[in-house]
Amino acid sequence: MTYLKKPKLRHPSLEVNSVGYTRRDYEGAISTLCAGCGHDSISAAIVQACWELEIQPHRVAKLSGIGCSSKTPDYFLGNSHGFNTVHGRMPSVLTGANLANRDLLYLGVSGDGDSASIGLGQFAHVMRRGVNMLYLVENNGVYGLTKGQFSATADTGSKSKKGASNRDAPIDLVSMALQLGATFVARGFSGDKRQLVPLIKAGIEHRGAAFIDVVSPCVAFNNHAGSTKSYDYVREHNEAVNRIDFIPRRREIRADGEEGEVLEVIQHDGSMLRMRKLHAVYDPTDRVAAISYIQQRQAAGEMVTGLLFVDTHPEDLHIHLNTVDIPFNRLDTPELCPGSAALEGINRSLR
Ligand SMILES: Cc1ncc(C[n+]2csc(CCOP(=O)(O)OP(=O)(O)O)c2C)c(N)n1
Ligand code: SF4
Ligand SMILES: [Mg+2]
Repeated sequence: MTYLKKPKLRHPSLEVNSVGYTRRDYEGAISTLCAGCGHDSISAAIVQACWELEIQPHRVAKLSGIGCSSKTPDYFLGNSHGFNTVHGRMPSVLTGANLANRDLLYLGVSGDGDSASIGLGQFAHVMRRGVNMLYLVENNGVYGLTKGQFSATADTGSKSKKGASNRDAPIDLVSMALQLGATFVARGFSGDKRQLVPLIKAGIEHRGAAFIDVVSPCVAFNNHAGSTKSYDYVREHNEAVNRIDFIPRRREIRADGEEGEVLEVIQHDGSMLRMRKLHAVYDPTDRVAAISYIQQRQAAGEMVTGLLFVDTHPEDLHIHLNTVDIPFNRLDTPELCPGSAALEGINRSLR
């Protein structure tokens, strides 16, 4: 992979957040993706969200698989922990890292090929286990890195750049994540940063399996007439169900805006999701209704974006497994290896 370091020069008047960092401190290496690739806009949204959340970069672990999308963690959060796994295997590596050190914020970045094709089994299990993470798929409907073959999210009948028509049924990762038990599910569009940044902020702060499918056009292989993941197509068929603001618990909570149009959802930790409802009937706390609404709009040829579902009292894998509060790297030898008498006690209890 080409690695171009960004020059460290910065303007002295750049705004600094409460932990002492400018937006530039959340950037990474210079992107080597095609000019106009949706994935670069998503990287910029992640930078903005982390700066606004005042996250210390060393508290983040970013993991990805293989693909243009999976290259992007190189282009943001250059001072965070990073791991590039084998194609489609990011979820199991992220699960292991999370179990070993629960104190980091886990950001899984993947592509539609990486998650819906080769990695579908891994995707399913990381969602149903409730791993505490933000899992973000940069969805362009093709394998961009290997020159534009259809991925498993390509719609039936959509056309490739060379004119071939896709005959297979698509996988909708949002519907799958909902069915599998993810406790935060959203869809965004790389071309709508105003919607995407608050979704990313809320997903990072969510304490459970948070999933965002971001439609991200591939300008090299999937941005032509006949593609259902192009900029033009998404702009014409996008139906936003809500606009959210995410207000962390540590901030003063102010309620403004027109009464009746803003839905406020308080989360378990006291943070607040303020949703400006664009669609009168949409309730993001009802999983079954969310699944049915997405299917209905899909049948009508619309792509629903926004916060589709949130469980305000999520449970994560650590709760399910009753793990210790302290990360493994801070446990010492007697705690990790309590000796043969303790082992004998455990064995006796299981007989
Ligand atoms: C085990 C394995 N099989 C196949 C490949 C070839 N390969 C590399 S990237 C890729 C698809 C990437 O598509 P996606 O995840 O959608 O990322 P994009 O490039 O579109 O962002 C494939 C099939 C590989 N690297 N490893
Ligand atoms: S090939 Fe497509 S996905 Fe890859 S960098 Fe270029 S535009 Fe982006
Ligand atoms: Mg792709």
